[in-house]
Amino acid sequence: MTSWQTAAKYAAGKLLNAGLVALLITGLAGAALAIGQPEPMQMGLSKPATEVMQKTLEFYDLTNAIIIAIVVFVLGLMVYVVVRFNETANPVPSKNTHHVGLEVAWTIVPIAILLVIAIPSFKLLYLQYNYPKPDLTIKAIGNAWYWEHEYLDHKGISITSNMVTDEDVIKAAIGDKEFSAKYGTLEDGSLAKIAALQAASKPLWEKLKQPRQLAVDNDIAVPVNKVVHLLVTSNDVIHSWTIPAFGSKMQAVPGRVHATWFKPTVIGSYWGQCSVLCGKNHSSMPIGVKVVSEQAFNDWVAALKAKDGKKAKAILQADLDRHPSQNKLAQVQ
Ligand SMILES: [Cu+2]
Repeated sequence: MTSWQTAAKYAAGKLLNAGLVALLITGLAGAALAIGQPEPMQMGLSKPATEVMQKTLEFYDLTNAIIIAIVVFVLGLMVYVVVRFNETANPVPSKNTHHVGLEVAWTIVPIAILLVIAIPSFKLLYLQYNYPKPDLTIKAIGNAWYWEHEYLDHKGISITSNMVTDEDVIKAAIGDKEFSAKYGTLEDGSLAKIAALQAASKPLWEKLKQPRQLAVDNDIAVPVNKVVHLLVTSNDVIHSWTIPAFGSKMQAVPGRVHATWFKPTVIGSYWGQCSVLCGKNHSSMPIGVKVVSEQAFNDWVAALKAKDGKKAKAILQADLDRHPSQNKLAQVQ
């Protein structure tokens, strides 16, 4: 490490201390968070499950600390000027117009601050775009309004993920017949129907332990601690494939293939949403990823190749049950 890097690290450390409040706020909020999904009243970003997200969070904390330090300094300066140099306190103003030392300082200090931000920023960008050799490649295709995922290393495996709706959950609990008897008279898409379904499904969602508006009928699965390359494209309009806990977000543009990568280090369920406003049902195309052990992943692939979707889902669930790591922080360096 060169001396300027050491100096930048030292300066960053000092500024981090200055931004203790910011860290406290994000730290406290982070402590209560489950991994893989947002929480009510959440503050701060998702808990990290990859090195990229871990580094993103560190960078977020650093820039927040710098922002808070600058705001406090400027506010203090303004209060001081108002109190010390108002007409009563200072009836004869100074005629000074130049101060070489001060001018040098207010040029050098902002440059130093920018450097302290720029160095970790470029390092993070390099990490995000320095695609390591893939263990698995998945092609994600955005559609209005659902996602398809093709496993390029496993011919014939393609997962179509649709959002699980309140209606789906209620129908699964009481059956189609009773559903239409209960809600058939309400007009489709009307506020009355939406509210009735939401109220009726609330306890069911809690029982399912699935996040409403994020759960999908078919999750994709990836093995833990393996590098996954994700090729992203679209069949119609521009979408965006995102899993916040992975620090992955990539635009899905028709006619083009973009790529992102992630190496999740914690077994668990992860959810994300289409992150580019893409039309009427933009909010209804979430993404569900199960990070499982390599053995479970291989069994899952084998079950899908044998066209046994039910068994495939059971394999994922059994592996997740064996690893109740939902609340563990990512152990990444
Ligand atoms: Cu979309």
